[in-house]
Order: sequence, then structure tokens, then C-alpha cells
Amino acid sequence: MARMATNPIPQFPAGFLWGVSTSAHQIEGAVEEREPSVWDAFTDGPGRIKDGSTAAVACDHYHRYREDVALLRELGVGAYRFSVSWPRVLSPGGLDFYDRLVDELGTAGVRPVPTLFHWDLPWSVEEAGGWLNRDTAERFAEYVAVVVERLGDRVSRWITLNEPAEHTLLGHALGTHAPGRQLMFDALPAAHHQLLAHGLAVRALRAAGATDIGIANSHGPAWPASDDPADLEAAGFYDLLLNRLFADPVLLGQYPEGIAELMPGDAEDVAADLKVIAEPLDWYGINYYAPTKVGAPQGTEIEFGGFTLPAELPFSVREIEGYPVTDFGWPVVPEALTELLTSFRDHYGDRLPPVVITENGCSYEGLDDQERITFLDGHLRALHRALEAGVDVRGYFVWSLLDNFEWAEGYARRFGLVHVNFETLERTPKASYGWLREVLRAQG
Ligand code: IFM
Repeated sequence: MARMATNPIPQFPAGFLWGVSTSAHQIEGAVEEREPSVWDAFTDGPGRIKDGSTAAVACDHYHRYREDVALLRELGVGAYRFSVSWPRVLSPGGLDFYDRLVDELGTAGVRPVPTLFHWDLPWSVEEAGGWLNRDTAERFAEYVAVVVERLGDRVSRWITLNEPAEHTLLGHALGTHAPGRQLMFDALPAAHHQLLAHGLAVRALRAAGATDIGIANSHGPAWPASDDPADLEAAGFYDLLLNRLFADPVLLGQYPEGIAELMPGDAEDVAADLKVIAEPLDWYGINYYAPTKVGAPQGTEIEFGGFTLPAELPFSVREIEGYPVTDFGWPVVPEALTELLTSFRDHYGDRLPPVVITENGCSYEGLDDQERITFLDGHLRALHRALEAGVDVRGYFVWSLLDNFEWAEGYARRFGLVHVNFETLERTPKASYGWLREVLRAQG
């Protein structure tokens, strides 16, 4: 049974958008009914997925989407953020699935919010160079035009990319995610081409009449390990890599000092691309999970958030003490969400459009997930404090509706409001689902 926190969550403004998020590769399954993606190929490699699993079936959402939409309706969310699988769209009849899903959401009164790229690049595009190839950005925009042409009559809100930072860092620099490249700083073109793809996609969406467009970038405060200049410098560099490398081009049309010098390619070409990347947005999506404590390099490998970071990085990640941690080992620090939002507002000023929290959540085992309730309760209060401090926040999406395929962790990390039995595919709402339903009812 859900237990309400003693104090009700403060009232959010009228029109505030409440939602939950998922992504195609993590829930859909039905891999044989679409083109292969980088994640199919990566998963096949030995030892890549910790529990040896694959996303071949995942939550079988492709066949059970009606049941999942019923869960959304019953939960009372106003919006559902899902992703469109580019490999599925390349397959004959692949878009039909999203047609059915969008119609089902319409009938349930839940607003569809598709993300157009959530890491599952078609394998054929990867073979042509993937995100290291500039042409991938153009091909992405072509695919986006096809999707908006088909769904644009019923979808008004769009998200271009999910977390290009993680896709660059984990997929192209460290190789712990697909496509498994280990390029370290030579991965920067993958960041630039994703950002260019974002800008070209905004243009394609606008050309089709879309007026409600954002991106879902992951951000979190970088806390210096100490006041020592070496720690401050390392934390500043980490902040550049995680936050400003992806926010500055989109919001300011430039790469931050310290990154611009590292970006390969002709400076005039990069400057021309930055004009595209900075196409104005209607809102800016932030995925927030935790802050990171960063210090000077220690010359050793570091276990961090389920990954091993190599010794040669120009920073080291330290343990944040004094806070509870999720099953993933991520610290639970709601106040860092307030800090992040107010610092973004202070840094970007009127270049920052209204903000939507496009992901926030935690991994815990169990149906009576009181820790998730505590997590969400704390983060909603922290979000409200940001509103009170004057940050223009317009929406909040929980990651995730369902337990799902958590990338290199397989099924070992459960982020869902709804438990999925991966043997039987039975869905069972957790205590946090009931709690959130009550919160949403109270918000009206
Ligand atoms: O599951 C992921 C999601 O795909 C992207 N953001 C972070 C989530 C939790 O790791």
C-alpha cells in the first residue's frame, strides 16, 4: 500500500505537465520486427551486459502497449514520454506501431511526447560511420521529417535527442555502452554531430509546423572534492564535459572555453554548424539523477555509477558521503536539483527557455518501494523550491513507468513505478505508483 508523506507536496502551478518516461529499446522488444540497432550488436558481444540478458523481449511493450497505456491513464499523468525507434521506422510498416500507440494515448487522454533518438542508432547507419560521420546528422533529419509527417497531426510536443552526453561518454569515449567505441577525447565529433542532428531536427520539425520542441539533456552539479586548486580545476572540467558541452551550443550557440579548443574540424564549419545547433527551442529538458563529487586525477581506475572510469581521465570521481544511495549506488540528493536549476537560470539568464524535468527517478528492488516514494517526494519538494526561487519549470517526468532493460546493467536495476516480471511479463503497480497517483489527484 502506498503511504502518503505526512506533508502534502506543495501545489504546482496550473498547467504544470506531469508525466512518466520510457524509451523504445528498453521496453519494446519485438526486435525481429525492426532493423537491427547498435544496441543489438553491442549486446551480442561477450560480457557487455552484466546479467547476460538482451532486450529482445524486454517488457514486450510492442505487443502490450494497450495494457501500458491503461496504466498511464489509471496513474493520472497528463503526458507520456516514449521514444521512437529509428530502426523500427526503417522497417516496412514500422511507423504503424507509433500510429497505434499515439491513437491509444489520445483515447486515454494522455499527451504523447516522443523522443526521436534515445541511443538506438540503426546498425546500417553505424556501419556508415555512425555519429562520427557528419552525414548521420542529415540522415537523422530525414528520418525526423518522415516521423513528423506521419504523427504530427496528433503529436504536438517533440524531443529531439536523449542525453547526447551519456551517448558520447559511455558509447563513444569509454565503450561501456553501444556502439562500444573507446575513443576518449577523440569522441568529441560524436557529440558535435549529435548536436548538429538536434539542430537539423528542430528545423525539420518547424518546417512541418511543430511549435513545441525541446531536447532532453542530462545535467547535474559537479561538486569539487575540496578547495584545493587541483580539485577545483578538475571539477570545472567535469562540469564542462557533462553540462556546458551540451547546454552552451544549444542555448548560446557556442562551445565553452576549454572545449572549443578540443573540437576538431575547420573552425568556420563548426561556427556554421553552431548556428543550426542553436535553433531556438520552446523549452529545455533536463534529466537529473545526482550530483557528482569530482577531484584531481588519482592515477587509478574508478568504479562510478556502475562503470569503471579509466585512470588517464583528467579528473577523478569521489564518493559523496552522508546521503542515502539507490541500489545503483547513486547518492540521493534532492537539494542538488534546486541547485542545478537555479545555477542554470543564473548562468544562462534569458537564453534559458522554460525548463521541463524530462527524467528523474531511482532504482530500487521490491513492490513496497518506500525508498522510491521518499526519493520522489524529496525531488518534487526540491523542484518546487526552484519554482519559488523563480526558475520557470513547466513539467516533471518520472523515469520510469516500467522496470526495463537498463542498458549495460540488463534487468538488474529496477527504475519502474510498475514492477515487471521478466519471466511472465506481468505488470504489478508498486507502492510508488499508488503514491504518485494520489499526488497527481491532489494536484488536480
Ligand atoms: O535508463 C536510463 C535512460 O535510458 C536514460 N537516462 C538515465 C536512465 C537511468 O539510467
